[in-house]
Amino acid sequence: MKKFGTAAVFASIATMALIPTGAIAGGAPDGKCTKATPKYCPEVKKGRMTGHGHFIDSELGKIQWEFRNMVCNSERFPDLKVEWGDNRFKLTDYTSGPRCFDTPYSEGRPLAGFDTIIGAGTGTLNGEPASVTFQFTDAGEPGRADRATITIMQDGEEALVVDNVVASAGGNHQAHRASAK
Ligand SMILES: [Ca+2]
Repeated sequence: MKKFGTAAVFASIATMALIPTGAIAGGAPDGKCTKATPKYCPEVKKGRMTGHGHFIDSELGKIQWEFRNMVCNSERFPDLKVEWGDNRFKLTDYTSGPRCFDTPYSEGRPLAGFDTIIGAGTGTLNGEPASVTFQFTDAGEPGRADRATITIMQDGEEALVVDNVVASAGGNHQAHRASAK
């Protein structure tokens, strides 16, 4: 199997914001809502986010992700694909979330009432069981400012760590109001 690697563009691994399952369920009452702590920001119960993005990591090459219909507070349609090198991750079930938060980022237009979606789930990496935590932010337009944090685990080890990267090589995350088509 291809050796996996770690991609962290803006922050070192030591400071990476892993999202343990359960940790996103409510925050400390006195937690401050910042760009780095979306779980303390106002939660929006309805809406959805669509998007894709990719960036070029100096070590791993192109890392890309896609989610076609990620619905706030609905586990009905698990839909996330992450690809890098010869590696393919596909989400099959949510284990937490997705939950949507209105952080100091702005989703721009159209206004959706939230800009960040967070969750965790299980799926397959190269056909074998794996798990994922993710956080996607719509920072408006152009989509190259949108952000992704993705950790994929397999066999108890980190297979991929994408820590708060922007979709610098292309892409766009788009938050939608629940009523939007
Ligand atoms: Ca966007």
